[in-house]
Amino acid sequence: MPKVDVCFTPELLHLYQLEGRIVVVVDILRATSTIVTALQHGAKSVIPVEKLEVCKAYKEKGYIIAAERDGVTADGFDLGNSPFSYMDKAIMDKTIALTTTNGTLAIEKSKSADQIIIGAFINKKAVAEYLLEQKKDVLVVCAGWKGKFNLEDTLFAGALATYLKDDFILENDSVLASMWLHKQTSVNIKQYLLQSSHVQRLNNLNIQDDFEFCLQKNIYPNVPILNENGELVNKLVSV
Ligand code: 3SL
Repeated sequence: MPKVDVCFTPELLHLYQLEGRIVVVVDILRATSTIVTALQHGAKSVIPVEKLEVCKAYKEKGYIIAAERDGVTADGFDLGNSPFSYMDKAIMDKTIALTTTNGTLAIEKSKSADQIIIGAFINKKAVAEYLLEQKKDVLVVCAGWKGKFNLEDTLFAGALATYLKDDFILENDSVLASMWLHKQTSVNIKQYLLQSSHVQRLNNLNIQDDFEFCLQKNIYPNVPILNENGELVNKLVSV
């Protein structure tokens, strides 16, 4: 049986072997929810970029450039990191270069994996069904916040591991911990997350709608996959 493991923050990635695995990068609030939304709403691809200057340079190639730092749109960029900004005809068939504080950094740090895919509550079932089909070892990489643990990514990891548990070996205590946390909170996940650090940060920025949106379950059937050109492209999964 393949194995599933959870890495609570990119700072712990040096402890894991990524070769031979599919990595699921998760940044529920909001980067991975936004990437799933952009591709589902017709963007051709999303290029995840670590640094602001590198991302800005994509403008000269005719791409849409998007950046978030500390929750707000960075100066000089077309778009920020709200999923609602990507439900727009203007992104149809366009490539978007995107940099965010934690999400795109987690993708960058996971690049030695056999494959990187993007997970969020909004496409959780599609991600789970894709992984069941692949039958390969999986590592869920939680983007966290500036190297620290966060609750929302861990709860997603637990929800995904719970879905996979009959077909995968649960490799480490981090998987069990994420599953138990998810079980404890799943009746009212929003209520638990209202106390979390990043939700409080987002509330200070008045973006509660994004929070509500990103916690919806299984509204989209697409799985973004990083291709050999470093672009996230859509795979549709029958769920
Ligand atoms: O850190 C990130 O990648 C972002 O998702 C953070 S925020 O929700 O845009 O503040």
